[in-house]
Amino acid sequence: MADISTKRENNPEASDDFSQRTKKTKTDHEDGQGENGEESGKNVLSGFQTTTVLSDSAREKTIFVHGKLAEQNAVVILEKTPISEDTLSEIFTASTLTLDIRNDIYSTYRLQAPPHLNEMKVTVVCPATEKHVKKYQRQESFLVEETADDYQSITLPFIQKQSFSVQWVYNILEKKAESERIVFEDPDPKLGFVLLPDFKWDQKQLDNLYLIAITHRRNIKSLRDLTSEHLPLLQNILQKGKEAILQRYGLPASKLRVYLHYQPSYYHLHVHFTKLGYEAPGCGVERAHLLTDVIQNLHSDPDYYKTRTMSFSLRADDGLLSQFKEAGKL
Ligand code: M7G
Repeated sequence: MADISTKRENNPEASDDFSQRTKKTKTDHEDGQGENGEESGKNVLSGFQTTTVLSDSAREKTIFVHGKLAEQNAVVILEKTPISEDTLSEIFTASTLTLDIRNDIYSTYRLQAPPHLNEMKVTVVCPATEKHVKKYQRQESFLVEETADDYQSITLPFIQKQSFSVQWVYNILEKKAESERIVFEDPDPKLGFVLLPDFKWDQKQLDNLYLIAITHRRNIKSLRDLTSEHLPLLQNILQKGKEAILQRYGLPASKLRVYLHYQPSYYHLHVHFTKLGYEAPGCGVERAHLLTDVIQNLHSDPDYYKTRTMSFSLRADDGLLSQFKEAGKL
């Protein structure tokens, strides 16, 4: 499961590093103080009142719930976390096991693991906007083909009015949030970026490794804005991001999927680094653009992303889809 062996092969110190860091995260929370000084012992979700289940997945073991938290709209995401290899011996020795079925050579059990091995990852968005609620609602999707003109006349005006706030991004760049989670930073204002674990990764195992590189430059909204002028920035992110991940986690570039989303949810340029083989949400061909391909395309044509037609899928209730429909494009 957890690719600890790969880590060791490539960088013998990395696995120790990784477990040290995991331990550190634990101790940060063991003293009763959460990241924002909130007491981790206090259950801020005890007053949460469920309104609806937005979506759930038995396969991914997640549930997205909309409700109220202290009178405010909130979205809560519960996710059962992967089982990591280094907890196996404790799971086998310290759990209680109840037999369900035995038949010939087959048997199934219910296992109750010790509480610390039975955690769930919880993400809370509060106050959540209507757009957050929609983002997490299960929806039918439709493929849109956006020409360069469509981008100027439909998409750009829409994202200028309606996109998610990127305050959380500025908080990271200005070290007002998550500063202790930064894995690597190049502070150069033009070429620099901050690399840190994505919200989606609990950092307990490498199988679902997920980091994001956020550019210090603030005027690049998405892939659509990129031209050959940005090649040094993109190459810098690719090169230094790969090096930092090898150094910290022992994962070589050949084990990474490095890509941009189009459309992204947040219009401040960022690059996704995930472990190859991990089916991260949004890694499908209609949304993910490999950074190496982006670099090559810009080498071949400096205005590639300014001029080409881009395909992507939009959910049924996405306001942008309505705009494309109103313009007779669907
Ligand atoms: P995206 O391509 O704009 O959209 O990626 P997506 O969220 O639909 O994939 C933004 C990425 O930033 C996602 O992978 C999010 O999980 C991640 N992310 C979002 N927020 C609000 C935070 C945050 O506050 N901290 C961190 N570390 N990551 C975040």
